[in-house]
Amino acid sequence: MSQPEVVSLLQEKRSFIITGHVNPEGDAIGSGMALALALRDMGKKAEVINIDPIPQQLLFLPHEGLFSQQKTVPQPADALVVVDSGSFERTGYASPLSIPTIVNIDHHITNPSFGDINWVLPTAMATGEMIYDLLKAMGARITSPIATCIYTALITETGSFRYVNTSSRALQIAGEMIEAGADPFRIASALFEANPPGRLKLLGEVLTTMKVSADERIAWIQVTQAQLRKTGTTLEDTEDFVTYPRSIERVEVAVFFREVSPKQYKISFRSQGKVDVALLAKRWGGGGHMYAAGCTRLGPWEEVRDAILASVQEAIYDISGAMR
Ligand SMILES: [Mn+2]
Repeated sequence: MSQPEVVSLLQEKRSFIITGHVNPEGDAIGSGMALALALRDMGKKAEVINIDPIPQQLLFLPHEGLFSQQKTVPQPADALVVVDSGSFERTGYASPLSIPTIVNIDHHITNPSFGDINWVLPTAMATGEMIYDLLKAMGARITSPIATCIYTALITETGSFRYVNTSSRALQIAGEMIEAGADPFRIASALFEANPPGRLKLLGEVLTTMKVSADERIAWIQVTQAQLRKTGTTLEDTEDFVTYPRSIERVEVAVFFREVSPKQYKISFRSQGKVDVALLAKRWGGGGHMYAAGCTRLGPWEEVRDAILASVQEAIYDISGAMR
């Protein structure tokens, strides 16, 4: 199953609901909105929904009349298009009985092809790149709002064109999106330079929790509900904090433990490239990419921390063994 099947379905059907993963970021929201705008431009009905609201820093995207937060998948449509979600569960929704076809467009290597039609491409740097290819294949116009959405997906997923998935194609598509009306300064300002003060206070708190393993290969940080209360912030404000332990010289894997509620932790892994953290996260019931992945664990804090760190240590031993 692949792109041509998605193209013919999108051309054939009339009405679409598009969603992405919970706690959506620029790739999920940008990809979904770009696709919805293109489908509307083709005279079809399309709307974007998510179980969570659009995060503050993405409100500059053209969401009005296009996006709505929904606790369940609403009225019937010809197809539900799920973008950037490594599994259906990642949408946060129960399977919608009112919608006959689920289309799965994603680049997570751990995606089990949960849709009726699946286009899963782990080599894609972002779902936004896949949507770009899809729009080209459908002969869609790249309008200025569409360009803004795709540019946002790319800059988010490549860490501002710095991560290992940054390619000449990433910058070529980004350049084409600027030609088509995306404003790189406005987008970067909205994404990275509109921090509420509490967020930086929280970052200060979180950085004091940082620990580095004796061999300097693992660095980890944690955030607690008490720190969020103290700084008037939410977990959404911590989205890119894991880039700090990740930035330490010699560190192979950075881990971020987020307390969701007592004895419930969301764990993010970031790899510098040698350790496949998608595999690691999968062992704990999560998933993601080789370089960025996550999972959720239940249990007392020390137990969760020790078990996770032991598995990271093991993964690092495995690759150092393989390197010798
Ligand atoms: Mn993505």
